[in-house]
Amino acid sequence: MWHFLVRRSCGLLLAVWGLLSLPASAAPFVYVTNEQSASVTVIDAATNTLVATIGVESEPWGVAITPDGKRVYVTNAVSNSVSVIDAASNSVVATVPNVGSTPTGIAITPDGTRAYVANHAPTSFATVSVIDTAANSVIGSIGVGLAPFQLAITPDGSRVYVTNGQSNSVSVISTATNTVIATVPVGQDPFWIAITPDGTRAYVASQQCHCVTVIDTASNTPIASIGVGIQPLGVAITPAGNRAYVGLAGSSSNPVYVIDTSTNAVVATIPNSRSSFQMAATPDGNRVYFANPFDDSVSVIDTASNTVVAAIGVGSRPVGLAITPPPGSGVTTVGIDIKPGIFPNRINLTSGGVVQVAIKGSAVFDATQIDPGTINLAGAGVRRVGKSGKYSCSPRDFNSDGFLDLLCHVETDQLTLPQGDSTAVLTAKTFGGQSLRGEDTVNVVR
Ligand SMILES: [Ca+2]
Ligand SMILES: [Ca+2]
Repeated sequence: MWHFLVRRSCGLLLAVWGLLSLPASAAPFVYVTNEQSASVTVIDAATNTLVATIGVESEPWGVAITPDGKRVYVTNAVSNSVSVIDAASNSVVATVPNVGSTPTGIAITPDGTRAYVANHAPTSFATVSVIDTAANSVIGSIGVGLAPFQLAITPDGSRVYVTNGQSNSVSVISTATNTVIATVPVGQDPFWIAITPDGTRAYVASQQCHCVTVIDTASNTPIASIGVGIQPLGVAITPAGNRAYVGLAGSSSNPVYVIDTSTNAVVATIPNSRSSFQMAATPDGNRVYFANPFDDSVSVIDTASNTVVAAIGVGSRPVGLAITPPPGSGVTTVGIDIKPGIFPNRINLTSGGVVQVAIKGSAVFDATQIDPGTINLAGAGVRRVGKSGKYSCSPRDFNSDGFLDLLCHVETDQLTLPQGDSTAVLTAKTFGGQSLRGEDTVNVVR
């Protein structure tokens, strides 16, 4: 595993590094995979102190945290398994066996229901595995390019982007069908990848072209190649989306490159002696953390001054890291009623009409804050009416509980539902960006 990744020796500059104190912030936690010590180190980002070390299986690499911050998923590259850590107790609560061959990168969908895992085997068996996070079992496998390494999921949850280390490409998977819908050529030896918060761009660090390829996710084409230093590996994009941080593995001097995502120009280089594998930004965007496998530490960049302000000793060969999301950033479950007030919810897909759905307001949820343009019911959007294309939604307390509900019409012929009884899932966002999810049963006839 190690040999695939770092093809050049790294002249390691050892330095005595003081642990600087940082001002207290919103206390996110940083989860770091230690490849050689088969463990995960947990850092309190408010104090940059270690709060837990959790034993996992052999050669942990990738790490991803559910959007609600409750579970941490870790790939074990030699054990071919995924460990599931409970973030409240920092203990392993489940292990998913037989995930694939050499699982490395992992990403979790914004609704928290699926984890996608890149299996790095540099053979024709290279795949992406799909894990159902409720059952913690593998429910699918998708063939991609050679030596897939890391993946990133678009904020709307519709696409998974996977770097193929030995095919010099990125596969784009549709999460609706779990099939590859596009393959994008990128620089040689692509490793880490990050997607902007608005979902429009993917940044891919390619080790052997010493470049970062920028992909336009609407057209799935490369639109820029940004030259950086030797062997870029880690990439992090700030929560505001305005900066990409790119770290190097290659030599004793490993400046971190800061890219302005509006111009794709390098706007700063941060002096740094350590290698940087996976990188991640804190939810407030004030810090970027990166893993240094060659001296068993994690470094911290202050993004205001673009300087390395701390280094924290962790386990042996730290490679991956992830930071817990801000509290309340997970998907909010809402009540919905397809065919409001009627049951069962029989839908004739060939009717050519509309289906009404109510999203219920409550004491803690204001249904009038839902953005109608983001509503998706089993693949169908809200009908648009009139010259202005206004969304066919109106607030009304349909169930007379004292809270306004949002009643909308969706296009029946856009529904992707199987015949017979099933569950239809609705996703939406509020104008403030909060993700919503609700479901109701349906009986579909044709
Ligand atoms: Ca109903
Ligand atoms: Ca109501």
